[in-house]
Amino acid sequence: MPALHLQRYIRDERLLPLADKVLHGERLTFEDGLLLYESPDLSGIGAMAHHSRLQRHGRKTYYVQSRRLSYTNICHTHCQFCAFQAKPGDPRAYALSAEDALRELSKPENAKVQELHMTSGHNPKLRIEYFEDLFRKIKAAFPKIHLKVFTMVEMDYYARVSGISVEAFLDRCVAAGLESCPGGGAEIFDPEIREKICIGKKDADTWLRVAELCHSKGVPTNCTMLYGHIEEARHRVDHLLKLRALQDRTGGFLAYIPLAYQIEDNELGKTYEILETTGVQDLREIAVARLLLDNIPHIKAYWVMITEGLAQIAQNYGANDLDGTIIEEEIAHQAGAKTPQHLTKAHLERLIREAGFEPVERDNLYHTMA
Ligand code: V47
Repeated sequence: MPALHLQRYIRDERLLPLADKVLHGERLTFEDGLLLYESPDLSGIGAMAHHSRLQRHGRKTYYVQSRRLSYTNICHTHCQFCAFQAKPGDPRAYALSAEDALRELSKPENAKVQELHMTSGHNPKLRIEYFEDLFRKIKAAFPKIHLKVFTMVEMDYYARVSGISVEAFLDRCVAAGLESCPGGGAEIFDPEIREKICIGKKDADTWLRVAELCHSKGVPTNCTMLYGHIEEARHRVDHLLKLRALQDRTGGFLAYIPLAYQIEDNELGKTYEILETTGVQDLREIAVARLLLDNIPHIKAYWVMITEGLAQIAQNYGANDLDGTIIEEEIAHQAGAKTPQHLTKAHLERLIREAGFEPVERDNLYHTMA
């Protein structure tokens, strides 16, 4: 879309000054963010986001051959939105040994996996020695697999349980093979909402402080926001601007992923009347992220939570990454996600190509695969 024509796509006149800012590379404000959530002109907002996306990435859309593996579902925190957690004694409760993980990774469907993405519960029995052993054994057996492990709150928790500082915990994990961290656990930073959806979980400052520590050590991380539950637009804008402010200081976030709340089999969905997110909400989250997070290079459309069809369309609303083949997603599926638990590389490429974009296979650090 030629830049000069951007305004033609906008029907809500209140958005015109924002389009001007986008065209001139000027930063959007908190109030601009509120307007992006309030305006009914989704296609106008999408046009602005698409303009930014084209400027940064052209028609390239990235994906990775990835594998999810949760080392434990035992969790002592109490996140009301989570259907994955199990309390000790629950027949579903498990903790993988390093040998279990190796056995799983040896299966033929994992032969092309580039990225191992591990997030799990807060299990008080697991200490630093468990993670060092796990990471060393995985890297010894599968040296090409990139280890992307721990949300910021998991890292804080396991450092405390191990009786060492987060910095010492991180240093030892990196020495054992940890290479980057996923973006989960951020939920919504606003303390009042946090108190209602994840009572007792570490606060925003902890999440941001641990992310800053990772970045200062050269460990890149992703970032997320859980939307579509009891939060309001002002909470979402506040959350996104906190991520943007940290990125200004560190530059360590690789990608942002909006996580659409999945409503089944969790307390939050039973306590409040919450409806599934809609296509308009999901596309708006992608577009708002592209526009407000002007310093985070990659915006992912997480097909697992928003469906493959919408992820395809999201490429026209600011998304430049479709995440990956995934293999065995659990967290969203236990909360009712109806999408497949994995996609083939061929299918992902088709989703990208059919929408008019160029599929680019990447590794975890966005190096292009030959
Ligand atoms: O930390 C839990 C969230 C996260 C639900 O970094 C839920 O590349 C929706 O972090 N509905 C795990 N969300 C997923 C995650 C992620 C996903 C994709 C890519 C990346 C990345 C990271 O999912 C959890 C929590 O924030 N979550 N329960 C639910 N019912």
